[in-house]
Amino acid sequence: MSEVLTTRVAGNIGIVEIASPPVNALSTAVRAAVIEGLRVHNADDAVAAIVILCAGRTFFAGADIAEFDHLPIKQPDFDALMTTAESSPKPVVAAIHGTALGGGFELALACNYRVAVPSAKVGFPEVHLGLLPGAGGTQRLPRLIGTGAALDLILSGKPVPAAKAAEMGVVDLLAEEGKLEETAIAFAQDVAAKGAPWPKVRDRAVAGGLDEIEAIKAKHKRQFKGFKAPGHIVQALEAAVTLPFEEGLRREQELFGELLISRESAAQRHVFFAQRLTAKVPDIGKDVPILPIRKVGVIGAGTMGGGITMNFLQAGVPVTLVEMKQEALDRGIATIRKNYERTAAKGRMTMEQVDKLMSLIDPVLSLDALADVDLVVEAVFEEISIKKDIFGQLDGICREGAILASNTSFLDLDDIASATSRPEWVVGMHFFSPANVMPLLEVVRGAKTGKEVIATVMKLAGTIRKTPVLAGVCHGFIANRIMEHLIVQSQQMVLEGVPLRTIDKVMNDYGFAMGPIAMLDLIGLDVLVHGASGRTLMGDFVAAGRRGQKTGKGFYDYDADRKATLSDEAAKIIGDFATYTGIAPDPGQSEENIRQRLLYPVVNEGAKCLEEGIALRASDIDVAAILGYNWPVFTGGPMFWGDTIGAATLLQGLKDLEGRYGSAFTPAALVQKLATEGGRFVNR
Ligand code: 3H9
Repeated sequence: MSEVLTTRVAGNIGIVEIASPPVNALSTAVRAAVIEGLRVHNADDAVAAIVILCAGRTFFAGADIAEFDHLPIKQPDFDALMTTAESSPKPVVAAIHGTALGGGFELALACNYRVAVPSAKVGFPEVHLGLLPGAGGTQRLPRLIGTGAALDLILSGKPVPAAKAAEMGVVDLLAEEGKLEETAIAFAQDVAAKGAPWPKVRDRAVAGGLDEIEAIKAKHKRQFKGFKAPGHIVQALEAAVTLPFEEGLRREQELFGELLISRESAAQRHVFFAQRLTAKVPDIGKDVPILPIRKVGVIGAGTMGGGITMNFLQAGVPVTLVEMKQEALDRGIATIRKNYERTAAKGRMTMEQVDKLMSLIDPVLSLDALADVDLVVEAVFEEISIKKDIFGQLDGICREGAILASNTSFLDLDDIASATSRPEWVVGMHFFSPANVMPLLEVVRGAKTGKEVIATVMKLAGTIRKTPVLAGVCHGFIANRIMEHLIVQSQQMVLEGVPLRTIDKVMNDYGFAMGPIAMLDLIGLDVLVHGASGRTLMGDFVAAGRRGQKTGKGFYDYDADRKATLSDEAAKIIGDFATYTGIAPDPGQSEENIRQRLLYPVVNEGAKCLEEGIALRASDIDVAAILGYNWPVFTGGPMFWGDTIGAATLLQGLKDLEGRYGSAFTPAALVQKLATEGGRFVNR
């Protein structure tokens, strides 16, 4: 018997139990084990029905995604597994706890019955991996719940709680929590006693036609741009409607095969693993203690401080919120409340919950109130002298062992830490705006930051539902540092006379939801010029009262619906500044030139971050760009994309750009090395 399989018999019920931690992914060994378990019980005359269940935290969480990097899929494949379960002469009951996802859910659908505990969830997350359910899911699910509902569930990728699944007719019986096995056994005894025939999903007719597909497609239309899987999913559902079951299965397998070898899926699978890797810091083992964070202090109740505060409130952590002036404090608190009330108005929160969250804030006007907090997050102006002054004061106020974090986005953390007598307790927690929404947290490790501080903050990121990416100290850390090139180059091109719309379009076509110019307007030009010295283009915009979307005008003009139109005034500001700087006009650049100019230096800077040890690994840079700047997921992030185009192409492109535009494009040594060796940034 295999290492992952246990077969046992309870009364007249054969149990197939799989234990393949952490998530019982359906690897080749696991698929073989399930088939073997079914064979054993089918061969045993004392067994009347079979229950499949999993040990550990979850039912099968789907295919083993790592195996998709090594094609072809080995035998026994998914088809063999599903066919074995579905054609079992004895009835088979899937007993579900945790999450039955992807191939795991498909296996459950190939069984005759499904029993689940209320805490369980079932679903098809394949779309997030650039895939579709390729083991019969697109053909069986519509036979159970109808075409429209099935397409909706598969396109959303969201798991459905067991109770809802029971309502939909996917789950036959809800078991009491903690009593899954005994309930499934009793259920299996019942169905065995009733005798054949036992229902098979494949024998049911598909409810709902092609018209339902159109309606659901429209609902998810934003999901289709740039992604390949949604369109294929629709085709698979169409096949369920128009073809007999077996032919539908074959069509599904064909479509799955196309996705499996697609660049988009490779990129999305890379991102899946990359996101789970960021929290792993090579020199910080499990032995490093995680400190309890029961109470937090946030300094600054502005946009950033308010957003940061909300993260902790939602995690149930009380926050002492410090401002210098009563008016600013009141304004900050009111904004937080308004945000929550807006959520409540949408029905996603009750007013009681709003009040409860607000009651976790202790608004104060003095840093002295931070004497007993476990963590302070400073979120004041990006001004080194102010930050150093605050950290100097915190040093005298905060208890020993409190973590002192700065939300600085560009400044030298080591310089800030030097204002204290305890630099080992100082760390960067760099949130992205809006801080309550954006899922990235850059954790900045200073030269002296202690290991337990890093371990604690990396863990804390999970508590406040952020993905942490560790960064070393440098100007802009990872995300801002690499993405600054995109902003600088777009400004440069604007001054050369390249139409704003062209620049934005090139990045939209690449996959960004928003082009760089529109993004600057959204962030606010005043925020961006803060601290800049000398005359700048954005400074001129701000001086003319054009601060971006919030003032109805920036690079573009905006109407009440935030629709952007071109502005003569903006064109004049740009023209005047171009004259002032003496930039040579070059308005007719090709889209390819624009694309390379905007994106190659980002990858190049990422390479420098790796060389300098600012980022731990290339995949961390990808996660930072995707989660911090909405870099399109289906490209895998800048470094994965750099691998897609290849280091040699990148190197040549950078050299050409360097020749035309100067040192901003000088290739990093790592790019040269990879181009020579034929290597990749991302190695998994
Ligand atoms: C599929 O099924 C295709 C079929 O339709 C068709 C085939 C023909 N494979 O997320 P966690 C690892 S596609 C390999 O931190 P949680 C993960 O990398 C699949 N590895 O835990 C991590 O490793 P490490 C459809 C996997 O408790 C560890 O397990 N299914 C897989 O926060 C723990 O993961 C999915 O897309 C996998 N399938 O969340 C489900 N899953 O410890 C993907 C996890 O080394 N998985 N790992 O970092 C999930 O959504 C979550 O892992 C789950 C648990 C909700 C299950």
